[in-house]
Amino acid sequence: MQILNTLESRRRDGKKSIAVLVDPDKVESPDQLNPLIRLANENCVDFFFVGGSLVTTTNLGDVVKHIKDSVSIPVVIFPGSSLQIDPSADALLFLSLISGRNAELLIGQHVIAAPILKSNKLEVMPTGYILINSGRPTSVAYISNTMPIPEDKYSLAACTALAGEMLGLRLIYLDAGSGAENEISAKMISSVRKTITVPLIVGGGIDTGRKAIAALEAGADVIVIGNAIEKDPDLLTEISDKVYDWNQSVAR
Ligand code: 1GP
Repeated sequence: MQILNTLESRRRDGKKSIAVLVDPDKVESPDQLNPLIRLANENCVDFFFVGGSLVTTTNLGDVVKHIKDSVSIPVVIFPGSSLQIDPSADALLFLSLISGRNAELLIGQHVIAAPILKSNKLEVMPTGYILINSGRPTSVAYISNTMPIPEDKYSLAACTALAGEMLGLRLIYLDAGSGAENEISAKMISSVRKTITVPLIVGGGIDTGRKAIAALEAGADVIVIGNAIEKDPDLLTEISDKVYDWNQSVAR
């Protein structure tokens, strides 16, 4: 329960975290990740998330192993399906897609994954995964065959998150989808934040320092950044500096 405990205690202390998302499909050879791994290590990146809604290559294991061999930043699998389990990672977001009504992604894949997870040491983190509409259709909405919650239906998202928490889920992940046209609004994040007590992860379309800070101020405990860093690695330093300052200010 190490990572979950860390997230819960950081939440209690008002501290924020950064997760960098690596999509194994975009990695031709693990060495290609070295600059990103170096950058993450120099900055205060708390987690690597590895996964994608459609992983068409067999890179996942190599990517996890390469990151684990290079740095001590924990690697968390962010799986698109029960095929994306790798025992060399530290933890796995055990996602239930609670904004959708696709039984396979609410409980079906979990039944298949459960005995595999039981037999290895991955920390299993029960997570309510909520997709929010973000403009044009995203891969995750298409692949999951679910309809994201409309971006202005704040109470729908808040009640979904609350139901997830009442069901015992330990984290809530609000996602606009990878490369989202529009990030999740501050109003949406704060509506969910006010309703739940568990740590809140927010991602999708965060591609500027301003958007990252807006998400944190609205109540995100962890921000996930993928696409934007691939395009502009300096962005990670900018966001990391801001998160560092934030965490210093709450530590006083
Ligand atoms: C997607 O939340 C993640 O599931 C990150 O999205 O790649 O748009 O940063 P981006």
